[in-house]
Amino acid sequence: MPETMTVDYDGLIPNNVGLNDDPRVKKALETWHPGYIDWWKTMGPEGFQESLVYLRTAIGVDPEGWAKFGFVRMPEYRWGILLAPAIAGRTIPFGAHKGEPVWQEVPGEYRAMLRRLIVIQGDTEPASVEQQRHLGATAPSLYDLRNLFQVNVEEGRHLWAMVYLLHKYFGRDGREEADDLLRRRSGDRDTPRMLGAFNEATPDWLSFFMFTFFTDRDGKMQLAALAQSGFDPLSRTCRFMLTEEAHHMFVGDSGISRTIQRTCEAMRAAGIADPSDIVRVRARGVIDLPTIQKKLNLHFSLTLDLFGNEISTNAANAFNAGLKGRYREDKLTDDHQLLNDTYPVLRPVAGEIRTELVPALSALNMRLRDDYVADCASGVRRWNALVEKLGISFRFTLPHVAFNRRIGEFAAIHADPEGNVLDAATWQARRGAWLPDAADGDFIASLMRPESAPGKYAAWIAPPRAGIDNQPGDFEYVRVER
Ligand code: BYC
Ligand code: FE
Ligand code: FE
Repeated sequence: MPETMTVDYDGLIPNNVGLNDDPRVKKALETWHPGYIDWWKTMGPEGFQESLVYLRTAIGVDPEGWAKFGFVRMPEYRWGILLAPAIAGRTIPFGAHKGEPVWQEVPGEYRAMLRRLIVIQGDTEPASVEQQRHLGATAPSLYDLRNLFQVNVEEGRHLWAMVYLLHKYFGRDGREEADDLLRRRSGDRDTPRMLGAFNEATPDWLSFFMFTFFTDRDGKMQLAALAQSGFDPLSRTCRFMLTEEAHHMFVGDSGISRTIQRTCEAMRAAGIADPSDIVRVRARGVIDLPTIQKKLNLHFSLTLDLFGNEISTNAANAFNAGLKGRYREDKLTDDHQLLNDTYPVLRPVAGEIRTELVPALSALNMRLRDDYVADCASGVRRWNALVEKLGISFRFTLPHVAFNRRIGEFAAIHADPEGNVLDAATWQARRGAWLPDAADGDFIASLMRPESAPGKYAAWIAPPRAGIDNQPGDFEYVRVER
């Protein structure tokens, strides 16, 4: 097998980048390693550090059979540095350098821009682990508990992926950035994580599923854009990260589906036809559909902020430089330079929301966000098909992109989920109808009691259709140390 397909598991840091032949980087990573383990033990999953967890570990990077399953204590997980195979003769796919051979070293003129992109990407990975660290205490099943931990260790690996690039290609300031990635803390007043949504709480399992559906999907879009990069090491690392991201979104999508399923089944069993009869639905011990919609509204709008400003010179510069492309850039059939193109952008003008054509280069964040919204919509369609199949009359919708925004064109205005502009007083009076309030949070929290018997599920969520790695229904995915 070619050297890049198999992973060397002999040393402290599993890798397919030939770390043994690169003593400087090997040393730097081995020096960073104890701080990482320390971070994992103090900021990673609370209460389960000694438990044996049925986890998958990457043992190769070829599409078939890269995963190996087995019981591992999380601090002993083999976080590796894995790059997708190089593509021979690859050229820069877009921007001013389109058609030139891809870079194997950092182009000096773009060093700062590239480092910033890598640091921002790297910062989100440990942030999500921190946000989710208390969830183990209330897991609805051992199956879900295991999936949480799988997502967590892979986000840890994604941090390793960015830290490798910083150590290998950015010398001393790369080392400092790598140290800072372990220093910032989600939600901390003095040293918060870099992007808004990564400082929010993930208080309950419905939030976790919404986060992995909506926010990990931003991860997918951003990684897909960075996978197009002319800086080949970044492209290759993001390509492999994307294969892991698929599971994170599966956890979110299926978790939300199972929650909806259980609610609809309970409504049918109790003869409740009206989804807005919240009191009766909640009395069945399931989460009413309007509250699920509110959670959706919250996580969707928080995640839209992660796309930055609709109109952004940062994004234009990164594209021009060949560092960050569009979603599926290599499948698009325009000139990949966009110098004369325009793109429609939504913005508030004189109290209403209008579409304006702006130079396409400056609208790349908006474009990626549009692709993201379309991707989210397919999940919502599946949930609605499920609700219909279960005989309940209710439709989930994605709120308007102007709803509840803090970044970009809509940060200055208030809008309802249909995109009607509201004055501040109306927004304040009505926001509780659209976003979860304290009472909703308390109700959901009241359902969050752990279920730790193999094959058993909390009453608010349906069991999954199949086990992980084809394991039977009563498989003990996590052996909790008592
Ligand atoms: N919060 O020109 P603009 C994932 C700042 S998720 C705070 O619009 P740009 C994952 C911005 O930094 C994917 N600040 O920005 C998911 C800039 O500041 P400076 C993460 C914000 O650069 C789940 C200023 O506003 N990866 O992997 O075009 C679990 C002007 O903004 C925010 C990436 O994001 C915000 N939301 O766009 C685990 C990819 N938005 O520089 C993991 C890398 C903007 O003027 N990042 N600002 O001081 C990027 O591509 C871009 O930095 C962004 C922002 C898309 C984030
Ligand atoms: Fe990630
Ligand atoms: Fe993820």
